[in-house]
Order: sequence, then structure tokens, then C-alpha cells
Amino acid sequence: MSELTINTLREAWAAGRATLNGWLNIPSAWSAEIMAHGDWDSLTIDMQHGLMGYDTAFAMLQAIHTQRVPAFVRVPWNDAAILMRMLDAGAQGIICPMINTRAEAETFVGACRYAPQGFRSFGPTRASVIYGAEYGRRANESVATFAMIETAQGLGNVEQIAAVAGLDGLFVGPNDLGLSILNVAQSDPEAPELFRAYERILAAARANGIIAGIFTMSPEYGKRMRALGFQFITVLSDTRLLISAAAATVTAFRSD
Ligand code: 3PY
Ligand code: MG
Repeated sequence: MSELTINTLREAWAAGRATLNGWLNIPSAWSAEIMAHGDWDSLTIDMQHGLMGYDTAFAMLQAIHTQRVPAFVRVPWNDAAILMRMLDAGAQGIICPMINTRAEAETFVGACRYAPQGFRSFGPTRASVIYGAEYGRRANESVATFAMIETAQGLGNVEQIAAVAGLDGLFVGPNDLGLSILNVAQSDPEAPELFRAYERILAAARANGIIAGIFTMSPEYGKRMRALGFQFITVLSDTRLLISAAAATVTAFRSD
């Protein structure tokens, strides 16, 4: 296996296409394996709001890689310790929450890159086994880095964040962004303030030749985001998919 399976995403993005990312917050290698058979373009293990710890996230990476699906990890915070451990475990990309300033973005990207571009410590224990002995030489180019823009402060600094060298993309967290801008949890996803923020984030990404991604709660909203120009689009999560399929099944059975 090559870590460069992530190139399927890079090629799609370079050709102007959008890719579909699945989101995993159920702490299970088995559910990750099921999702890996689901034809998503990539899968992300959510270690911020997902329910898994390191050992389960590690097993989930192994399960995802049975199908050679590019695997991202949304780390719990901009913390080099967990971020480097997940890269050593074979994650091909990192989504980092709550990036608010250029300095925070530089710290995030630096932790994902070996010197001279960054300060990632060398020890790619699983990565060098599954991707090959040359992994260390290729990792700076292959590992994808997405900084989440999900606060008013991050939005205010988005042009400087997007300009950080080595950053591959911005990733919008509409739930936190709505909470921060509108000061209310579970804010209206149709709020004009949110759409104005999307436009600003898209413009900052475009101006720096990087990708804009977003988390969405329905295929319809995801398709609207694709039409706006987002290219790395998450729709729902394994938990939400299970909830809606279970509810639909129970409702269908009881409907007569
Ligand atoms: C958000 O919407 O705030 C996210 O972080 C997506 O999971
Ligand atoms: Mg968030």
C-alpha cells in the first residue's frame, strides 16, 4: 500500500472536482470497516467529538486501510503529541479543530512536517511498514493538512491562516462557527451570516491555491456546498447514518 492513495483526492481537487468524505465517531474497527466498503472517497476518524481513544482509532485506521481508502484523523486539539502519533499510525491527513490565528496554523502544519519544513519527530512506526521504507522522504509532500475555521476569530484571520506554507486546506465546522458568530448552539444552518462566512473562507482558499472543505448534515446541503466551491465535503457521520436508518426502518414497519 502507498500513502499516496491520497493522490486520488489531490487529483480530483486539482481537476476541480469535489470529493465525499465519511465521518466516523463510533468507536469501532468493525463499523470503520463497514464504512470503508461504502465507496466514500475518504474517511475521517473524529477523535475530537468521536468516542474512541488511541487504541481504537489505531484499529480503525487498520480497518479503513483494508480497502485502501485514504484516512484522515480529526485530532481532539492542536496538540502535536496526538497528531504525530496518528501520523505514525498511518493517517494520511489531519484535520485540526479551532485554528484561530496564523501562529496556530503554523504550529499545526509544523507538527505534520519533518525538518526543515517543520518539527515532526521521526518514528513512523506503522506508516513505514505499510507505506514502505521511503515514507520519511515522502511524508512532507503526502500528508494532507486541513485547518478548521470554526470561530469568529478564525474567520477574522482566515486570509493569514490560508497563506501558511504547507497548509493543504481549510475545513469549515459550521456548528462551532454558527455558535461563535451567532452566539447560539445549533444555530440555523441557513443563516446569512454563515453563508457570508463560507464565501470569505472560499475566497481565502482560492487566493492561496488551497482546498476548502466543510462538514454538512445532509446530502442536499453537501451538494449546495459543492456548488459554492467546496471540494472536500463531509456528509453526516456513522452515528447519524445509523440513527436515521434505524428510525426510518422502525417507522416503515409501523406505518400501517
Ligand atoms: C463543527 O461543525 O463545528 C464541526 O467541528 C464538525 O464536526
Ligand atoms: Mg467543531
